[in-house]
Amino acid sequence: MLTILEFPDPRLRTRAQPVERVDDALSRLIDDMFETMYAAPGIGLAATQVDVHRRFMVIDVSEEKNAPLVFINPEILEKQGAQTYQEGCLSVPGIYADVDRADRIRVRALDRHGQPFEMWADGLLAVCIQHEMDHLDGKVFVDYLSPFKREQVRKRLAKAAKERAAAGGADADEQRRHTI
Ligand code: QAP
Ligand code: CO
Repeated sequence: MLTILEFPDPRLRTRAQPVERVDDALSRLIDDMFETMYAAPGIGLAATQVDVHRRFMVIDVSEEKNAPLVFINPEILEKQGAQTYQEGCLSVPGIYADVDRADRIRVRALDRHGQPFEMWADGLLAVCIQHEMDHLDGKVFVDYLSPFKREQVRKRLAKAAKERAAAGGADADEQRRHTI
């Protein structure tokens, strides 16, 4: 299992570099990222979040967790419409907030074998792709909130971290959900 960086860790601000070679090392990292994401459980994880500053991410928005998607060097070719979705993030645990994004996007990327592909995505998948691509540019969803709300998020996470430390590193019995 990989360690996930938590906001406001400055490493989450790193702009990731393009992947140059889709090799075995990258393949292993992708497998580990899926394992980490499914265990969380989450629907998307960008390399930036596990302190790897290369442009790739893993996503699975299916109910059955049987539709893994890999995007290497992703690009958005076209955006259409707008939608608002209540987003969360494995790097901002327990915090949820509405974010406005494009409703439908056309994406080009390499798959896990290094083969180029293009696809249209809409709904939750479109939100997730845009959210994860933001991570590759050093951006976190709380950046779309007002500075006041972002500060609230920072304080709440600091408090949760302190409580975890006081519990002697034992897993917190329950993660509280907080909508900002
Ligand atoms: C990004 O987020 C996303 O707070 C992926 O305590 C989220 O997988 C895209 C998670 C929503 C579109 C819509 C968050 C797990 C997982 C938490 C995630 C938590 C445990 C977030
Ligand atoms: Co995220």
